Amino acid sequence: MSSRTAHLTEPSEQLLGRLEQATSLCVLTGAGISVESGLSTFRDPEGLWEKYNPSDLATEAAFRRNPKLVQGWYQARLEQAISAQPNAGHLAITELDELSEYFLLVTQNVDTLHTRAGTKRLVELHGNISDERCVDCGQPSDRLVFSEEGLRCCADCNGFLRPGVVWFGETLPTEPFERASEAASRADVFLSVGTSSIVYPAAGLPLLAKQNGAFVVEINVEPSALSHTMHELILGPAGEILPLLVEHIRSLQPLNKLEPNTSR
Ligand code: BV8
Ligand code: ZN
Repeated sequence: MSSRTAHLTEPSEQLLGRLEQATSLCVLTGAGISVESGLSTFRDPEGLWEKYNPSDLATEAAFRRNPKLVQGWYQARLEQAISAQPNAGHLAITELDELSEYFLLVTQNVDTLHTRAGTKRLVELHGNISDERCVDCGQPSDRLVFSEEGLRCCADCNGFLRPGVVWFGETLPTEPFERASEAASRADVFLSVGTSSIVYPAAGLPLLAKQNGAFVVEINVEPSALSHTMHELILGPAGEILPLLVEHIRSLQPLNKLEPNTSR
């Protein structure tokens, strides 16, 4: 199969042709799309996990074992996410959303940058870091109280607050994953952008799309665990490659579609 995966540095004529014909587009993103916004990924040398072992942070057991470490890590990531800005890759996906008849962005990211970039049709498979809820009674936090050790606690039952993300070993929210699976199954073109394709069941979506006839393309700065299953791997930063796709689709817009210039 790997011999059939074309390794390219820019979108192929075949992909551009498929995009011209496509009525249904599904995009999967991972931490890589937020790198150009200054956020670190999970597995790159300076990645989020490098300082810690994932099981020490992103599981409920780890949280119960060391709530101060896990709460502090998420607070640090939330501050980074809030001070980051959506980049050209996020904004290009918003344009693909506006230009497509059927579209769904499926993100694994919890940094809320896609929402802030204005993408409307999206699902956050792994939740988002700005939501917080009580680990004991499940209430979202509307009023913050702190324990003596400075831990963020639930005002109702004094339980510790956890981030509204999906941890390893936790099941994904049903509705977002159902929407993601449906969009992948009906996609004419499926783009997998900035993900190492290691974490399931999200990593199963490109294969589901391919099995249902989609043209599947990976955009990454290096091959991922699933590059060999893709029709094409475009090696390059998402913030450079995605705008090329938008530019091509926009060049096809019938001129009479352009808004009459009323300023003259
Ligand atoms: C579950 C939120 C039922 C928290 C995250 C088979 C089926 C189902 C489950 C499993 C299975 N096999 C194993 C499992 C268990 C587990 C799993 O997949 N483990 C892995 C490690 C093998 N899955 C689960 O536990 C899931 N739960 O399925 O429930 C169940 C329950 C128990 C047992 C079985 C089943 C829940 C998974 C969700 C975990 N939560 N995040 C948080 O953020 O803190 S995962 C986290 O890592 C991300 O959300 C993301 O999903 C994942 C992978 O990270 P990436 O986004 O890909 O980032 P990474 O750094 O790895 O890669 C970045 C890429 O970007 C690189 O390729 C790099 O080259 C590229 N890049 C860099 N710069 C750029 C770029 N690309 C483009 N442009 C650039 N500029
Ligand atoms: Zn509570």
